[in-house]
Amino acid sequence: MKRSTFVRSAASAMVVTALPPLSKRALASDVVDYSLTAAPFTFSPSAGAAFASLAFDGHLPGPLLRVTHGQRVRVAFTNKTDVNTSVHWHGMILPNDMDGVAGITQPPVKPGGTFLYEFAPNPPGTRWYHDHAGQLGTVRGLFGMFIVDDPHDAPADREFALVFHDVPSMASVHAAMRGTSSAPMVDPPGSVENAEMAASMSMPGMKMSDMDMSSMKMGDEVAYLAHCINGASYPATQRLQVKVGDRVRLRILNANPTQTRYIRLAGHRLRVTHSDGNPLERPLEVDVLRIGVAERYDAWFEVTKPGAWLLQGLSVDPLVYQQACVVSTPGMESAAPMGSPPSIEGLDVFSYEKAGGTGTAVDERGVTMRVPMLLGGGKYGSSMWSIDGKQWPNTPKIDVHRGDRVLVSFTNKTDMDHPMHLHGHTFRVVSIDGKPLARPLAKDVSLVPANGGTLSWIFDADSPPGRWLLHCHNEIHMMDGMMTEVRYLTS
Ligand SMILES: [Cu+2]
Repeated sequence: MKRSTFVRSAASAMVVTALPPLSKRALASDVVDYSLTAAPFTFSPSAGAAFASLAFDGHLPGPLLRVTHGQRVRVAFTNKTDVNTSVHWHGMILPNDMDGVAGITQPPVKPGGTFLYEFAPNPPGTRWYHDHAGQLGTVRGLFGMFIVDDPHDAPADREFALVFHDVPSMASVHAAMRGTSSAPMVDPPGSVENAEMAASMSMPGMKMSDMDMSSMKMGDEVAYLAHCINGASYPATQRLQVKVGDRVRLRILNANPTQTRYIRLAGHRLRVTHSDGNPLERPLEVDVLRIGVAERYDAWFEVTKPGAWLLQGLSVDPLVYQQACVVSTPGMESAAPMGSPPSIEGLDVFSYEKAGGTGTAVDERGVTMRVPMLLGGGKYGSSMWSIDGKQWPNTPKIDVHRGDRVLVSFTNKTDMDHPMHLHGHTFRVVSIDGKPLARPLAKDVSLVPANGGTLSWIFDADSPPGRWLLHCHNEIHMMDGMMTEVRYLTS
């Protein structure tokens, strides 16, 4: 397949359909070329709303990048913003100098600068890419989905890539980071808070009092001004057109920098098949998908009758109800879509325990290193987030030799869940809150539960040597210290 085909399909829309079989596609040795340019962008997710943002190639989220497993990718990156940037390939196992962490694996790409990334995207699955230069590029809009097609996957009749993302108030982001930023700033000209629009929205079946706030854990450390799917807020979101009989695959990314989402498709159960792009040993059917910051899930449903249904992020907050899109069959375009009440009470909600099943003990065969990690900080009025009481760069590091098998055990002493992410490796979640998983989940980011919660991973030190970051993917917590690294020792 020629480069132009990929570039065109990437730029046109985030909605994707099943690709032709591998035999009809490029040879595995082919290189797919992309160019990505980061630049200032006025983001307008709905009529009358405009936010000063950054974007890749004038799209927020950035263009969908897609290759077949086995192909190489070459991405010519140009920075036309006024801050340092870089591009991290989240979930990829790749040479360390292609990992895209400014100041660690490469120099920052300065305003006006360029960088050429080239690697073989691996492993297959739903991955993503985002800024990693520590100057809030991701928060301001520099992110997109990257699909590495697995030729062994079951074919879908229809497939949709869905990026759930949000517009934070940058003033609130800077206020939340007051420990490290020099001064709070106001939102730049061009940012418009559009509360009236939200207040005027009414969703079918929604009762504000229904929401179980305690179970939703909607963090309020950052204020959000708009909530979107693939660059638009409901009702401006793109409709997902399906037909009766379709088996539909959704690839869902939570690109919110701080908040977990609960996602439901009215009238349907979702069959979750992949966590962070990696196949589950056994698919899990749920009513509601819980998806933490930076996580991805592949979820399927079958269309059994004509209709129109809302796929939505559940919340009592009317603004969050903008994060919805209509799924409908032909002829139902003007029908009022069926919605879901905001409560998750009594519903079957995705969890790591349900996905993995509960076992009797963690299989620790071959473990050569045990690393306990205490996640702390975040006390009221403080913006210090820590590992073992220390903030990056003073946090304890994990020094490994190639061939080590490392058991990392987190204990979370704070009152927020932390989405802990490891670069350049796929780990296996082997236990959560003291319960061993019968079928460990292959992931690259996992939510460590709040208030004394525990979670353990095992990863094998068999990636290319180098420095691989391990950090909370809540952008505020990462920048305020909750970060360390895995270092490969050469002797
Ligand atoms: Cu965190």
